[in-house]
Amino acid sequence: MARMLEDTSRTFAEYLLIPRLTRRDQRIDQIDLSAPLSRITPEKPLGLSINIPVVSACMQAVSGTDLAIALARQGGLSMIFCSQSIESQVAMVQKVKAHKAGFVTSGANIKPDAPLQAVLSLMNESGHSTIPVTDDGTSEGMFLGLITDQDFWEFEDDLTNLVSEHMTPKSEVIFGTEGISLREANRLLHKNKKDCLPILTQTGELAALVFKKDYVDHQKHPLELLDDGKRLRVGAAINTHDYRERVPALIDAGVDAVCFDSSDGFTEFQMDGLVWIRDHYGPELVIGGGNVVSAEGFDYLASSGLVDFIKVGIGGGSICITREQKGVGRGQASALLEVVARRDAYFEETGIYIPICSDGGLSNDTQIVMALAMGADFVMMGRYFAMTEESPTSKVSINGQMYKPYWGEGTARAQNWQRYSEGMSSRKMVFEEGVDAFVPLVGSVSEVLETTLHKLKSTMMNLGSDDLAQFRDQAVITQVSEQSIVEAGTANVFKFGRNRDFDESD
Ligand code: MZP
Repeated sequence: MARMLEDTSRTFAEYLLIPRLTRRDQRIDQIDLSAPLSRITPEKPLGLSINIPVVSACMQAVSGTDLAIALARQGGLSMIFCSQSIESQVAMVQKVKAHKAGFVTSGANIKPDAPLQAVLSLMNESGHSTIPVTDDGTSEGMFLGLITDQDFWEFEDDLTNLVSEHMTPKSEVIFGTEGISLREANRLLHKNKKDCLPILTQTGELAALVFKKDYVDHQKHPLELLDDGKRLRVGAAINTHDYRERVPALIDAGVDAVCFDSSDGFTEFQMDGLVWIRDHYGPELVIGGGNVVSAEGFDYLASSGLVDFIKVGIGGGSICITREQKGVGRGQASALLEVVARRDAYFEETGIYIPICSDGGLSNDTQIVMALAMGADFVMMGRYFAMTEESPTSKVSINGQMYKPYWGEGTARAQNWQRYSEGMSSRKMVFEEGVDAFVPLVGSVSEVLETTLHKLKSTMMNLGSDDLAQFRDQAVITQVSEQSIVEAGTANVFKFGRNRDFDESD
């Protein structure tokens, strides 16, 4: 006979936090929101961590290049979706990695014998106003000078004139030589009141550019998630079908972490993938596993000793109909509480701490806070990011309001059969597990995160917590009655307009 769990399957909305002592010395701007991504062992206490506890979902409508850049600048990480060819996923990872804060490979260059018209076209295409002039027009050619939009007037000068007649020649350009530190390069820009500093090799070829605007930008984003080479960090999703080809290509592209994108990670297929990747790439690569919703699922992945973090959640995603279609899944709060309890016991037994990611179904800021209080180290979100300017879809106006398309990986549109068809012989989706929808456009990644993280820190103050580990340890949680949920809203007052939140149901 089937085994019945005693617990009811519960969601985040059914719980509240009880305040603890807020200390006089606490400061909201000193709260640490960093979270580990790699498992922590006595031998390796420091691994990869993120500066805010937020990653974006492995989804076509969510984690593209612009979103990955915007989120890494805020301190989080994107998982570039794998429901695309290996080549295009690799190109996306490369683009994020090329967005190097500091030394940038010049993306638009020109030859001295090109006409001004060509410079103009290049400026329009690339959006750059400073173009290096090299002997062969490449980013590695012999450096001859710079041409900027101040060096000629589009409607006054003859656009058939040559670049060489208008450019600032090398003899008059302030430049640095390869090996110079970023600090020294910024000092040169500052001292000489310049916006752009070319960096040349010892033999005079163009090596990189350093921009004043990047320095300013970096000061504005102190939590930026950077690798040792000062490049933005980015993650990528993988599946259990083509990891033998996909993982090597992603590693070559410089990916910082990979994670299995699977609706159910409690499978021998995922274990085979973990074994193969570890055998070939050793313990350093950060690998996420999942998704699971039980202690049993956690144990299966954790006890292999191969996985870094584990994602929790089946059927809770805003676009997900898995529970309706297959009767599989679990309320996200119940799933998380059981897995976290097992993770903590596993830590007691082995000294190995495995970070947990709560994936999907977070429909407002309160639920993000609750997931972290219940023991998730970080959260993965789709809808939240699909609603931002930087998500990879185009905005559409419907009845005067701006929306963005948002569809699940289990839709016919996404055709992500690899996520759902473990062990199936057919390479197609037989039925859908997701829906194709629209979500309101709410603003930029930085704007929405600013509010969310401020609310999170504010709750952490209520609990007297200085960091997320303390927050988990100090959280006292109560389950609420239906009447308490009603009481939590406004009572007996008329509301005109709506609260600014990303939750439409508020
Ligand atoms: P949400 O943040 O939009 O609520 O949920 C995003 C999560 O839903 C993803 O990270 C993934 O785990 C899951 N997902 C993605 N596609 C589907 C689907 O089509 C899905 N069913 O459930």
